[in-house]
Amino acid sequence: MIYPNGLFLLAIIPHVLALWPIPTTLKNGTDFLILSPTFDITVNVNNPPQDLLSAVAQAKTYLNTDKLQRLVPGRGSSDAGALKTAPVLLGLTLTLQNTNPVLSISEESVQDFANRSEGYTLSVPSNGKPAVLSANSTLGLFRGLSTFTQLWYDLANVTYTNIAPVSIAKDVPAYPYRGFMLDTARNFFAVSDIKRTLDAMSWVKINTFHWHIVDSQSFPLVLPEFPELAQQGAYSTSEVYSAADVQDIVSYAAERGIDVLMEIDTPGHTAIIAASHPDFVACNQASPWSTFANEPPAGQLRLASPATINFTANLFTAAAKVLPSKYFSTGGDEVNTECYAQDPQTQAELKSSGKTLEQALNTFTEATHGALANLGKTAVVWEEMILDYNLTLSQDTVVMVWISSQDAALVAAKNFRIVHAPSNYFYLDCGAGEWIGDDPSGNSWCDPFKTWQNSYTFDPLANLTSAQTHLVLGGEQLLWTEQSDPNNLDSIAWPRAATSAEIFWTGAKQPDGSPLDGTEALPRLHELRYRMVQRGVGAIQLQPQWCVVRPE
Ligand code: CP6
Repeated sequence: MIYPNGLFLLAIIPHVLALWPIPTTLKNGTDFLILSPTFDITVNVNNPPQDLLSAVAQAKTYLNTDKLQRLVPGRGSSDAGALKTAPVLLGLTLTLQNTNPVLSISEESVQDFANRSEGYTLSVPSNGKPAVLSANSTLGLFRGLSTFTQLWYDLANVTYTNIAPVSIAKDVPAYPYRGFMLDTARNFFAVSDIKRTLDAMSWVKINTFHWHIVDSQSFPLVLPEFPELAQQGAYSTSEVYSAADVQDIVSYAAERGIDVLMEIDTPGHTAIIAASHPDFVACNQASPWSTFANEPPAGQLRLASPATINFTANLFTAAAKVLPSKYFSTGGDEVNTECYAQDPQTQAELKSSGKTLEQALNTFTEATHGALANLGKTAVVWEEMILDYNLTLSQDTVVMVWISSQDAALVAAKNFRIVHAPSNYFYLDCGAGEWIGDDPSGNSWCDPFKTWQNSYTFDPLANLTSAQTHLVLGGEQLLWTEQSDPNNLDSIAWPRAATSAEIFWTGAKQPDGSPLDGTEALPRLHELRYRMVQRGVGAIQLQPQWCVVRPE
C-alpha cells in the first residue's frame, strides 16, 4: 500500500529533505536560512571554463524560478514565523583543489568513466556565512551545484531552507556509470526533447546518455559517408539527426556532465538498412516476420558476407568518430539464427568459408570491434554476445545485462564488466515476458508501467561475490519507444528514471548502512517530481494534491 505509507510519512516527518540522490555523507540541522535576493555565486577558479560559468548561471536561474513549496500539509505555511528572524545567506563560493590544468566540465564528462572525478564537498553554515563548494574537478563542482539547488523551498517568494547547517563532507558516486537509454528509432524524438531529457538527467547526476539511435524500424542518423541510410531509412526527411544535431546533443550533454554512448545495434535489429543496401540484409522479405524477429520488420545483417562486414566496420567508424566518448555500443541482442538458416546467401558463404554461424559471428565482431579499437574506443554489447556464443571479444568489452538481473552473475563469471539494464527492474516500458502476444507493432499490448518502488529495490551486487563487485560499472533505466513518443516521454520517464540514478550514485545503501527504502524515498521523490515540473519536465504525480493542501 503506497498511499497510506506515504501520507503517514509526510505527516510525521517535520524536515523532509529534497535531495536526490542522497549524498554519500550528510549532516544537517533544523535551522532556517534564507537565500538572499542578492545571493550570488563566486567562482574562485583561475580562467574558469565557459561551461562552468554557464552552469553557475543556470543554477542561479533555478534558485530563482524553482519556487518549490514545502510539500507538507499547509505547504510549509507554519515556517513563516521562523523566517522572520532567520539568517540570510549572501553567497556560495566555488573552489577547485589540485587541478592543473583546469579542464572544462565538457572535457571531464567525456573521459573514460573509470577516470572521472565527480565528487565534491559542500558546506552551508546556518549563520549566514558564505557557503563553500569545493571539488577536484569542474565536473565535481557541477554535481555540487545540482545538490545546492535542491536545498531550497519557496514560501511567499522567500527562498529558504529549514535544514541548515548542511555539511556534505564527501559526496562521490558509488558507481561510475549511471545511465538513461532512449530509443529514437521506434519513434522519433526532436533534439529539443532529447535536450529536455538531458537536463532532467543532470539534475539527478546521471552521467551517460545511451542513445539507441537506430533500429529495424528507422535509421534517423545522417552520416556524411552513408547519407543513403537516413535518406531511405528515416520516417521523413525532417525526422533525422544531422551531423550538426548530433554535435549539438553531444555538447549539450557534456556541458551537463553527460557522456553520449551511441548504439548501432548489429547484426540483428537492422532491417531498415535493406532500404538502401538490400544486399547486406537477410530475411527482410521472409514471412512470417515472427519466425525471424521479435517484432516487425525482420531483417539482419548478412554477418558471413565480407562486403557486409566491411560496410558495418565502416559504418561504426563513421558514427563513432563524430562522438568524443571512449565507448560505442555495437548491440548484439536478439540475433535470430533461423534467419541465417533460411538465407541462401548466408548458407553459401558459411559453406565456402567452412565456418559455423558462431565462427562467422566471431569474424564479424572481431572486424567490427576492431574498427572501434582503431579509433581508440571500447565496445559495449548486450549480454547475448557473452552468454549465448563463444566469441573472442576483448576482455575490456562492457556488457549490458538486460534479460534478467540474474544474468549479471553469469557475465561476472566470465570476468567482463557489467552495466545493469535488467528488464525486470529498469525497463520503463514493458519488460521481458510482459508483452501480451508478440507483435508490438499494434496487434498486441502490454501494461507499459512498472512502479518506481519496484525499480528501487534493485541491488547491483546481488548474486555477485565480493571479488566480482569491481566488475559492476553501474546501470541504467531504459526507454524502448514502441509505445512512446515526445507526447509521453516526460511522463513515462520521470520521475521513475531517477530511481536507478540514486541506486548507482548513493549505492544500494543509505549513509547509515541501511538499505534504500521506498517509504523513506517517497516524500523526496515527490519533491523531486515537483522540482522537475517547475523546470519544465512533465514528470507524473505520485500522490494526491491533498497531501500538501490540507491544513497543518
Ligand atoms: N529493441 C532492441 C527492443 C528490445 C531489445 N533490443 C526489447 C526486448 C524485449 C523487451 C523490450 C525491449 N525492443 N533493439 C532488447 C535489448 Cl520486453
